[in-house]
Amino acid sequence: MKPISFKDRVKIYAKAGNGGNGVVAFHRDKRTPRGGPDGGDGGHGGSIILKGDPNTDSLNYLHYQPHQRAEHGGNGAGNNRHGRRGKNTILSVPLGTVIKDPDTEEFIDEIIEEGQEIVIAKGGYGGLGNLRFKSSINQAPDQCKEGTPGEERAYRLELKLMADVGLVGYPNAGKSTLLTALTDATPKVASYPFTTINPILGTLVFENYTRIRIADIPGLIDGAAEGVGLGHYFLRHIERSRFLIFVIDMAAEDNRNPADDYRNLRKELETYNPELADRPFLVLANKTDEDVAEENLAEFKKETGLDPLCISAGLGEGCEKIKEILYDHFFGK
Ligand SMILES: Nc1nc2c(ncn2[C@@H]2O[C@H](COP(=O)(O)OP(=O)(O)OP(=O)(O)O)[C@@H](O)[C@H]2O)c(=O)[nH]1
Ligand SMILES: [Mg+2]
Repeated sequence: MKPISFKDRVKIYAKAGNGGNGVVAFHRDKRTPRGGPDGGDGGHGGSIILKGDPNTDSLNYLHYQPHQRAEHGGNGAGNNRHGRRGKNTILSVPLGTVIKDPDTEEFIDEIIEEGQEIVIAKGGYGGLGNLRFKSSINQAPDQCKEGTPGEERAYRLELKLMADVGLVGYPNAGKSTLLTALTDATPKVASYPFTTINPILGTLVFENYTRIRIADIPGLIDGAAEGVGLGHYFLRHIERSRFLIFVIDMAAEDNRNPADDYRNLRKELETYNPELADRPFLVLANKTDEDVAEENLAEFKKETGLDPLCISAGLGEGCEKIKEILYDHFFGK
């Protein structure tokens, strides 16, 4: 699987507007035939600016329009008229957009707050008109300056979802089903692995209208931490979540072993970023409505020493308890 369908990682080319030129002009009218220099300055070129927008959740449009330009500044004119300032191009991006060098992948900056602005290509300066060169020893200057070119640069933009909770699990474990049960999101649910190919955010609203965001992250596979499959893309999203929910398929469909699943998931996370080992988490035993689940659960408890919360995401059983745990964790009692 190649990360082609991924729009949360795009390369863009930003070209800011050039500054307008200053001009040489001299004032003339009936009464003042030699009125002196009056060439105006060129306007500054428009810049390209990324702006944090909580209502945007993908970089899709930039994937389809990677070449972004801003307006050039207008040229100056006689009668000391300044050139028009080029309009900035403002690109709304989701909170959690990371700006990187496209070649070295080096971190440059990131958008984390609503309304935060980062200039990624600065517009050129407008050139000075000849009026600016007037001095006591040069009353009629014929100099002016050209505007400077706008900055031009390529960037890699990457989206790390800013979720409070990340759902972690193997394909088919029931993560999307759980997200549907807990939040307003409606991800696709199907009985084949890798149904979810893009991370999806849902908002869980509590009775008192406080809310947290939960990310349904595509199923992990072994070797994800080494970049197998789309491993790195998914782990990047998990890294941002403050709380992790491990969704384990207790029905052990697809010949899974739930205890191995849990251990391997943890191993992948820790290999990717050791800090993830310390992150608060909750383990869910899903699909406990299935008959085989009981036996698997007993084996799971014995092998891992854990006492997971038993749920059936499909039937919505156990969801109230999950909400309680999350509420206590994020807002205390
Ligand atoms: N019996 C039972 N089936 C469930 C339960 N939860 C999910 N399923 C089924 O398991 C299959 C996979 O569910 P998804 O929610 O798509 O799983 P996922 O973890 O999002 O899978 P990927 O997106 O492929 O990684 C679907 O056929 C669901 O109907 C459950 O509690 N009980
Ligand atoms: Mg899914």
